[in-house]
Amino acid sequence: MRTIEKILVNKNKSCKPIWFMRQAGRHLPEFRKIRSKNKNFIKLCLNAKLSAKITLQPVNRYNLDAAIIFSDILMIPYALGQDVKFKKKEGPVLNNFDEKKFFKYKKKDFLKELTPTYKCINIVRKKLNKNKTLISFVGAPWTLIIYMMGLKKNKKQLSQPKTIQIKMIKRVINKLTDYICLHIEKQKKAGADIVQVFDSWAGLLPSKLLNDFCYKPNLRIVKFCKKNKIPVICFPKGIKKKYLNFNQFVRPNGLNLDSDVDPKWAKKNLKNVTLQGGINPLILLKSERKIYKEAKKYLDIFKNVPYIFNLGHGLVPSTDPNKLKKLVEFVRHY
Ligand code: 1CP
Repeated sequence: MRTIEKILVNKNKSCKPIWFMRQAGRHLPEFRKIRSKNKNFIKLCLNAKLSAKITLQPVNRYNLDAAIIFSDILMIPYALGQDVKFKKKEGPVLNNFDEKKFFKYKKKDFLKELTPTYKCINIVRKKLNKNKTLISFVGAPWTLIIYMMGLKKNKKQLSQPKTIQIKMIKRVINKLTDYICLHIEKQKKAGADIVQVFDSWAGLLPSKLLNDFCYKPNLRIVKFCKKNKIPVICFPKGIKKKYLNFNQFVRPNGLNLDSDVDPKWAKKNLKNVTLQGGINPLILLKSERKIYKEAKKYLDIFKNVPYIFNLGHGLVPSTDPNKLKKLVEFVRHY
């Protein structure tokens, strides 16, 4: 299989491929205009035509090498029958998790709910320039469970989870991984080129649970992807030096760095993988000189290894699109 970098790289260009997490939505005025007329976020994600339009907005504005489908990791809990609401200041709020209901849920009902996402991918694939990559994504089981079970409020409990709860979470992770793999397969069949797996809350796990709640489920997903020839980028955010263990155990095609990972350490220690990202998205709120300096640092370090230019987390809503455009030009001409 080609390395992720080769899939992403535009054949005529000698520079590193470039895209941004959370490039679709949030910071773009053209997105906000659509969003202001569509108050229900889930409904917007389920509007295939509008989601396709939003997906293409940043690619058109910045001439990026990849489009990431406009959707959300919480579309999986939604499609599994959980009530999901996006509240303005609180973020996502889900109703109480019902284990019985979860295990009784039918595959065909899950897929029916997500049909608009696959339709959206169909549309984008047709409109997207052939030499650009279409990225699909999923949340890793643990990160979905954080929302499904409302665990974020309860960080103390996380450091001392009870045995019963651990057993229950393991059961849920197993079943949830089946659904995640199914969603990956359907997105690929609809026209996605690669998949990114967001384990945004891996960093909340105490060391003794990393294996069962993060490495093992990510490995199952990566094995599934490899079997189905779907290139996969993992993002176990916040696990610090454990990135090394993660990479050796899970062996994904690509690995997104968060901003806490020292890029020099990453280059030296994370082998046989295409690295992606790392730059702190908050740097984009600073002066152009500081932005270029940071970009140069990453480009210099990863000059001779497969690397995809991206961030250590999603773009923040207050990012100035003009600065982002200049950064893209800087990378293109570096
Ligand atoms: O109010 C709004 O306009 C909605 C803001 C918004 C957007 C644009 C949310 C709410 N989700 C999204 C889209 C989204 N989410 C994408 C689209 C493509 C792109 O990247 O441009 C992607 C990939 C996601 C992934 C996602 N959603 C993650 C993983 C990445 C990360 O940021 O760590 C997570 C954790 C979510 C949950 C989520 N969705 C939205 C919010 C506010 C949150 C919660 C974040 C949190 O708990 O801190």
